[in-house]
Amino acid sequence: MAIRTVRTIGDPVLLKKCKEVKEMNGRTRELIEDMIETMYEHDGVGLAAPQVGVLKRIVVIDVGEGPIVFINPVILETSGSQCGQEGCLSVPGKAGNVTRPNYVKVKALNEEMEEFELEGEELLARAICHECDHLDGKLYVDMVEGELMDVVLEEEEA
Ligand code: GNR
Ligand code: NI
Repeated sequence: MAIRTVRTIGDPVLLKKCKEVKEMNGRTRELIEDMIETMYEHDGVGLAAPQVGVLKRIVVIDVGEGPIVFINPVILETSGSQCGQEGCLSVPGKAGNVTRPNYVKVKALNEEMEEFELEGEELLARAICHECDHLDGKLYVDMVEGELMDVVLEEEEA
């Protein structure tokens, strides 16, 4: 396992559409493990493959209940709405308010390439939308209502 470099805004890889994963192999398995480790290293609630420079439709999310891997995720249903603060590891030191659905139903493949469906509300719904947007080259900064704010980052622990 390894921590990978998170690409930041200005890097053209963040604006590209990612390709579907057709088969699981050692390389992709390693990518997923590294994405999970990289997400935890940066205290993120999610990470999408393009953020580590790989244009594949793979997302990892952990909103506090363990990591979930989504390969080729497709949002099937949304309802309601929530407006709240969002940040992105690819836009360090910034945050802004974004309106998202409050409920999302998503289908995806797991690491065994088996299809599953998952329903999420609140932060999980928000994270699913945020990560799926990454796979289509979209960043939350283009959806911010009001100003993109500066956030003072806490001193990192040694
Ligand atoms: O760590 C993250 N926090 C977050 C907060 C609100 C909505 C979405 C997110 S995802 C973000 C990590 C990230 O950049 N994922 O792409
Ligand atoms: Ni992000």
